[in-house]
Amino acid sequence: MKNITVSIIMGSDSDLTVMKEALDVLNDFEVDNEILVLSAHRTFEATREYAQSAVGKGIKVIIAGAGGAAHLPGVIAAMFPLPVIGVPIKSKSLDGLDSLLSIVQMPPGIPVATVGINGAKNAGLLAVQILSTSNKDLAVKLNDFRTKQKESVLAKSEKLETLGVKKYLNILKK
Ligand code: RP5
Repeated sequence: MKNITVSIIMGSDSDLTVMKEALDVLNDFEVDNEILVLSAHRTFEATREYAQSAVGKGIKVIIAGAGGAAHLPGVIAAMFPLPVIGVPIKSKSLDGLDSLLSIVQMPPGIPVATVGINGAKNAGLLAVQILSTSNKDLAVKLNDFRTKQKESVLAKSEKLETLGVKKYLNILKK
């Protein structure tokens, strides 16, 4: 059986473009994962079965993305006792505010760690950070990631100072 440490689930395949950003992070950090479509409303039996069997499969964190009446992360959190990270997907009608509010306002006792609208990259990183509390290799990789990120930002600042705003913006446009 395949090892799965973090699972990524989403309410619809229309969420995939956003949720792939979480997948990319997990793959970059070499965290065993699986990704699938499960809906709290359209496939509620399969969602219940998945949440209730996740601990038995070795899953430590579930990242759940949903849009609109975004009940998937909360429903999963009700049945899975380990961390659930919710990703509100930007919806067509209300720009994702509906998704954000549906996910973030959990009743006390059943938490969902909610990232920003379409914040799947941060969801992936948060999952890695949770695992890094008991995994030194991941802690080292996270430290490297942050060092590279810092260097990249500082290099941009230096370039801006050297080129000036006008030239810098022209390069950005290309
Ligand atoms: C939610 O409804 C999904 O998470 C998705 O964001 C939204 C729309 O789904 P589709 O109509 O695109 O399948 O359950």
